[in-house]
Amino acid sequence: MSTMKVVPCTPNIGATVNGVDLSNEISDSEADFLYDALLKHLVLFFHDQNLTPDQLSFFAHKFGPLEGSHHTYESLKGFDHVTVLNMGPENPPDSAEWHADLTFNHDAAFASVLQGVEIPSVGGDTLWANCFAVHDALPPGLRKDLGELSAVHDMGSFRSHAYKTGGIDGINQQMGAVGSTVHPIIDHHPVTGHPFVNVNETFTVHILGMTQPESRRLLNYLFDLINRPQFHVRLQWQAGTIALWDNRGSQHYAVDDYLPERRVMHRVVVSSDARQSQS
Ligand SMILES: O=C(O)CCC(=O)C(=O)O
Repeated sequence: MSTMKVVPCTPNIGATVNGVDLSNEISDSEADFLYDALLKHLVLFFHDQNLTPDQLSFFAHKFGPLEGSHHTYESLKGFDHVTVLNMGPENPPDSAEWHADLTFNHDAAFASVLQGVEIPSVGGDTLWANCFAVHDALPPGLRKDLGELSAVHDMGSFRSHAYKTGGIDGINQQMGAVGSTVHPIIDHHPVTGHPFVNVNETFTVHILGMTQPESRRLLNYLFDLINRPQFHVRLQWQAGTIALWDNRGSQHYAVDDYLPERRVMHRVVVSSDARQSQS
């Protein structure tokens, strides 16, 4: 019998899972239990884990196939699907903006697993937002209008990295390679069917059928709503802390307040939901 205990962090989002050592292989029924908790709380935290890259990948793989290497960030040597986020004075943090991972893909990523490897003495927290709750907080008339609208997602602010390394050609090449897609602004979770607001500051660039100024105003209104603290949970990392989140209806924001200290994280993205394909 599992010893796992799920303790909510806020009424809206986030829970800590106690009583599990992820360095031991979790059983299928334990993975099912965590999956259900994930759908309910959107992000789960596990403390004092310190997993090797193999163990981290193995844990992530319990939820579905793993995404390959990232278009911009380096992979860990020998582990294509383990992305290293190594931020410090020479490579300043770049994720202090609300986003869900890889929404420029038609089938945006299912889940992400992030482990703290080197954590600043203070700062470098991550926040997650519940975009189902954001949807429910919309004025009913606006919610209805948004239900008719879709928006373009592309590589967004990753253009800066592409420009830094390859100038205009770098941007054009990466834009072509990464591509763009269109998502409804009011999207639905593929398993629960719950509606959520699916625009984010990093990757959503334009609302179709609007002029650019109209689109910007409406996007800014939605970004502002997503930024409200009542929809958030905030994690203070320790080395060995792991966060597992569902990208379908949550967004996250990595606070960039720790320079000149260094922050190193290992990230594995689960590209699709093994249990969804079974259902
Ligand atoms: O480093 C973090 O806390 C979050 C990183 C991030 O934004 C991501 O994995 O997409």
